[in-house]
Amino acid sequence: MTRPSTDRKFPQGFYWGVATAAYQIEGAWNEDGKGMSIWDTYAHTPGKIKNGDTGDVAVDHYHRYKEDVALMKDIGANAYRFSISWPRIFPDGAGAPNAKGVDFYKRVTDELRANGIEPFATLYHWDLPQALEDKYGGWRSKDTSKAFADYCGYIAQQLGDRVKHYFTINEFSSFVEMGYHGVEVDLGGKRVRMESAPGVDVGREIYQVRHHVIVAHGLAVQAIRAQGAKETKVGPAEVIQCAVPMIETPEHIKAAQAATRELNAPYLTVMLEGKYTDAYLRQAGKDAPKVTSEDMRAIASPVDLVGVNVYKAAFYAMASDEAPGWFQVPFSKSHPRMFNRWLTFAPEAIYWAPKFVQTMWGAKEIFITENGCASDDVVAEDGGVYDTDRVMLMRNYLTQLQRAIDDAAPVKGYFHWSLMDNFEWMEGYGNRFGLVRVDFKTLERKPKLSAEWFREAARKNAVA
Ligand code: GBH
Repeated sequence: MTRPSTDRKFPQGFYWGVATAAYQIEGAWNEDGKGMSIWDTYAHTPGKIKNGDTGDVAVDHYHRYKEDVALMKDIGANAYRFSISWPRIFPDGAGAPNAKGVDFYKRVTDELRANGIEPFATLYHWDLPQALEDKYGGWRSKDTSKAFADYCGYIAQQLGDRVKHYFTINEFSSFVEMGYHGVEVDLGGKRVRMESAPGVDVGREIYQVRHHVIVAHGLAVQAIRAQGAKETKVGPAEVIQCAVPMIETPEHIKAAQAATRELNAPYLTVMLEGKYTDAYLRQAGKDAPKVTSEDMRAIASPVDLVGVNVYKAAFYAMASDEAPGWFQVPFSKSHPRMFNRWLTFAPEAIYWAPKFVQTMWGAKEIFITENGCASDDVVAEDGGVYDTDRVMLMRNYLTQLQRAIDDAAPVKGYFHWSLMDNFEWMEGYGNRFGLVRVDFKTLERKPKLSAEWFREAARKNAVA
């Protein structure tokens, strides 16, 4: 059988987007009434970030947003996923809003619309108001979840005429596990401990912290529905832990799907099923989260869309006769990894992630909210940045994504992480993820080869 077309087309109206996050790009950390966030505090703490870097200036997007919107347009994006800084809107986390903060996002979204770029707002990309960390112990308290919902409702009301798509929280698992526990990461040959703001270890209380964050998501969905415009769409944006079937037979696929369901038990699975899995509760034992029926109702709030960040496979899976029913295939030592060593190259993950989200949870609209990689991004003698590795990654992942869409997965858009090089959390300015290079001294922006590739794919609405 030959395919009807060799043109690997995306559906009409597909969103070709780029993504960023407030703390990583904005800078202006203490301007126009913004409050402190836990990331301001953390980055200002000696020894926490590589080279002592901070997001004080970042790439100065706060003052250069017009230039950045022009860049998006130039590289052919028709959608932009950005995050709103909670402490810009509520400097104390709650209470009186800061009009100048809201104004900034009104200006950004006006500029986007004027250039034909659809804004997608993430309400939390890790920059918790420091005031809530001080007052409640941050996500250790459900009071933070309630404050989050109030802030989200306020945003939906203020930006309702401009923003139709919201993601509540970015990568639940990343900031909870790294911020409140610390995680061991395999960098291919060496294992390192990764920690992030606020940098505390709550031990077994982690089950309760995770719970507060998904309650926050649920309360936010309710608040946005109550206060946003009628056509507003909302959902989570999680870095899905996807087990990829090593061999595509029904039994291995089934095993990989079951593994994916358990891997995401604390976040996506409970949000989309409205119930913790039995295995998860067993594992938690006496530390299982204290849950009210009201919590559960909030967590299970129906969502309009599901955002998944897909960088890598959690692991390759095969069916097994032994419990839990799947075998975790170890990555070979020579398995290719990108410049950011945690990224094991696995383009099939972006095929299976949306497939599983659709088949397990019946999602009607799925977005790839992040995908990308770091590259050494050396500037060549002629001034160009020839990031062939990033082009290779995009080409392969997008080919697999197109395959998922051909197989009827309802994927509506793809956001490349990231529009431009920026503050890469604990790595400081060391890892560059942009389609656009930023000279961190002069803050000058210049599209890389990958930007050219992206532009062409977006123009043709197709890969290959
Ligand atoms: C995303 O996190 C973030 O949303 C974004 O802000 C960031 O700049 C970007 O990606 C690039 O890093 O499971 O072995 O990988 C990336 C996903 C998840 C990567 C946690 C590091 C550590 C453990 N992160 N992961 S591992």
